Amino acid sequence: MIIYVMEKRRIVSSVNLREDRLPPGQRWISAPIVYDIVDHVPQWDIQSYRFKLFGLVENPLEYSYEELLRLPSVELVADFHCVTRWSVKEILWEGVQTSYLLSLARPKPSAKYVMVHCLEGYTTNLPVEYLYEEDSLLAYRMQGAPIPLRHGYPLRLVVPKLYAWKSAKYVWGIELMERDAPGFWEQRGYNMRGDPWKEERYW
Ligand SMILES: Nc1nc2c(c(=O)[nH]1)N[C@H]1C(S)=C(S)[C@@H](COP(=O)(O)O)O[C@H]1N2
Ligand SMILES: [Mo]
Repeated sequence: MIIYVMEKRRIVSSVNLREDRLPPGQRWISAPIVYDIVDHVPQWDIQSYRFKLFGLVENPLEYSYEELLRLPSVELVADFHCVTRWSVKEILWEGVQTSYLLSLARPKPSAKYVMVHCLEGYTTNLPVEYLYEEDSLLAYRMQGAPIPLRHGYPLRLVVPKLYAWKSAKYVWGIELMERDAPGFWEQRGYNMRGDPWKEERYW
């Protein structure tokens, strides 16, 4: 009998292969520090949870958590850079590529920016191009286990090419927009794009 073991496709983020892998002004630490805009993160009700991709798309998407887990997924290894000057090497994520979801939703030509919506009220904005990057994921596993609540359960956006505040935890929605609009930290002076190699930290 021949047994085939199907390995999940593993992507190493291209930013890990850069010669200037550690962005300017950053230092390596061993594990991500948890940051939240709320003191207490509730245990979300997964039965009523729905993920939505909406706004300027031909085909809005809506999935229960079970449906999300059945979509084609990949593993991703990527460094993680917080604007407060710490970086963590090679975090292993698993989830659905945002490029795949966009291919299902078919953005209208006018869709240029994205607002990410989170269950506790956090938001963050970014140019839509970043969701077409191969290493941008909606992750539901981290370091080989279901993603812990403090790191974003049920679903976390991971965008390795931008500072970590764009990697939103507890995501319920991705909204495609024509015009850029500031999210939670962007309203408080953080950069509208946030490329760590260009040190786009604030304003
Ligand atoms: N929903 C949500 N996502 C968030 C945040 C937040 O407060 N709420 N903080 C951001 C910031 S500033 C950073 S550095 C990272 C930290 O990720 P961690 O808490 O998993 O270590 O999450 C980002 N995503
Ligand atoms: Mo951060």
